[in-house]
Amino acid sequence: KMTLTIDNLQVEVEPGTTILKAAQKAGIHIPTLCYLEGINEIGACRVCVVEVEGARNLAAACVTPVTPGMVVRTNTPRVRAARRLNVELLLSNHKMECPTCVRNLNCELQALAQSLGLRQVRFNGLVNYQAPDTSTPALVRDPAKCVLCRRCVAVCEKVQGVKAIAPLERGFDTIVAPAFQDKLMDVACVECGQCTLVCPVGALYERDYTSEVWAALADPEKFVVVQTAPATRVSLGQEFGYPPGAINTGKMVAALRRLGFDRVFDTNFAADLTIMEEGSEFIERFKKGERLPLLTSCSPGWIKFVEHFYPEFLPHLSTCKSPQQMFGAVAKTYYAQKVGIDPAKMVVVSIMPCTAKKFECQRPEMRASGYQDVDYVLTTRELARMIREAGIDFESLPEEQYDDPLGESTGAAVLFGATGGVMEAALRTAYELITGKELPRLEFHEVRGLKGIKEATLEIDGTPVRVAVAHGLGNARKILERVKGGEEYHFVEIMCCPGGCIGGGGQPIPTNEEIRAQRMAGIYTADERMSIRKSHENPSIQALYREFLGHPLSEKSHHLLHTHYTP
Ligand code: HC1
Repeated sequence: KMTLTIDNLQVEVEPGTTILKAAQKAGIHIPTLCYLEGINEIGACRVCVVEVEGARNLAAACVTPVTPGMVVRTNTPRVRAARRLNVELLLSNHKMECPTCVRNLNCELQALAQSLGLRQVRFNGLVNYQAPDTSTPALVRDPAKCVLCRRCVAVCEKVQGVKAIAPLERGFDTIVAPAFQDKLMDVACVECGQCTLVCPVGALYERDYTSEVWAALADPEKFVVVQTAPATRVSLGQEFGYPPGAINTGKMVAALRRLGFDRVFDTNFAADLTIMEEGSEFIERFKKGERLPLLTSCSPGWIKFVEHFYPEFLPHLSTCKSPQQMFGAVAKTYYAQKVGIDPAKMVVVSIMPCTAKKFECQRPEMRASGYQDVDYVLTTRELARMIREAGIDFESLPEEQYDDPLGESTGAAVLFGATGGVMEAALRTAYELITGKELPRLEFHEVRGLKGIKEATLEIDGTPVRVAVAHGLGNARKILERVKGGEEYHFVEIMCCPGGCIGGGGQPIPTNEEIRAQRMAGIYTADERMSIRKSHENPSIQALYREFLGHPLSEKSHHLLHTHYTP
């Protein structure tokens, strides 16, 4: 331990601690911009500068380690002037269109300028007016708003192991972009949108489809149905002042009805359906010892990752489409027939915590109904924008129920929203299908929680089943390398984003480790509150098989609900 003084307070910390951390420990706030704990600690923006007694230059608190007896001042005229100047310079070449920017009122640069008391920008720097990159269906990159903090670069490389973007050029010409300034569409970007969560400004954001959805809602010829992903119910409330993890399912349903959707359905219904298909696929492959480990296939950023980086594992992916896509295929066939609606007039909209789902729904594999199965994907953030635009007071909404039958779901389905959830849901069903016995306990704690990689061996009917769960593509890479090195697993769940969908790239900002944990707790509570908690016990799923599909892995199921990804 060592002692230093910050703003006349004695602080005791471990050697190696940065000034920023020491100040945080003492309850002293030092503003930051480029800093992202544990991921981007590079001292680039110099917003966190402080005065260290005896030193000639100001020090960046986020990268300067403390020394014994150090005397630090965080709030002197010199410090405040330097911070103001640094932010003023950032603003001088920033495309300032705050009132119309997607991040208005949720922008770290804007908040900094306010908290530092900036009232003018004296300099008129050159703005990089290169047109935004809108090449992908999921993401937009606008260099004119980039502050070169490199947080996106760090998350893409260190958390996701993808490295789609990097700082290019030097000095004033520096730009964050794919190599050779290619378009995002032309590089190995998986469209996960983790960059949009860490971007402090409006330089990276989701491609917005709200106007297309407004148009569909206003068209009397269209029958517009909506599905809501498992993780959205524990995150949407954050946009309206609820604590992260608050369960707002009923209010979300009510809001969607008021927006004008003809039917409000649940992706969770399709998650139960996925378990029926994927559970059966697992049992079949496990018995035959074929293409093991079975890798889950519901996370589209993960699928794209396998396609780009590990094509040799494509045969291991479950042939099941994701719940989002199963839902679209079932809505435009089974449901359309059941209620006598022309599927050509049906528009399927998804509310997803994910940006990669925007890409997934446009894949050529996803047209089994004879139409594009899912027409538009909106992130949780876009839904919040629509609710605000419509003038709906979210807080005063009543709790409403989903429509039948594609709105009925189980506790197993909601688990999909958190890392380990697909595995737990699948095990609940696989166990009972294999043994014919009731599960002694419903919760599989071994696959819960935010640890990057979780492994367990479970006994099913005396046979050991070795499973693994990873979230974040950096961890996915580690698992695949373990498999290549000879590690034997039977069933592996991978979710692209840290925490699973609760930490998806389309979720409310901020999304951080603490918030992911709160949303995860919300998911487990939502499971506990359901009266039915195993997918195979969902009566509407049973009816779907009885009336339409026949049985899991039937020919019809294969046609509508399964696919193959080829390199
Ligand atoms: Fe997900 Fe899924 S859980 S992928 O994380 O399998 O996005 O929430 O909707 O499709 O069900 C996302 C969430 C979501 C699918 C399901």
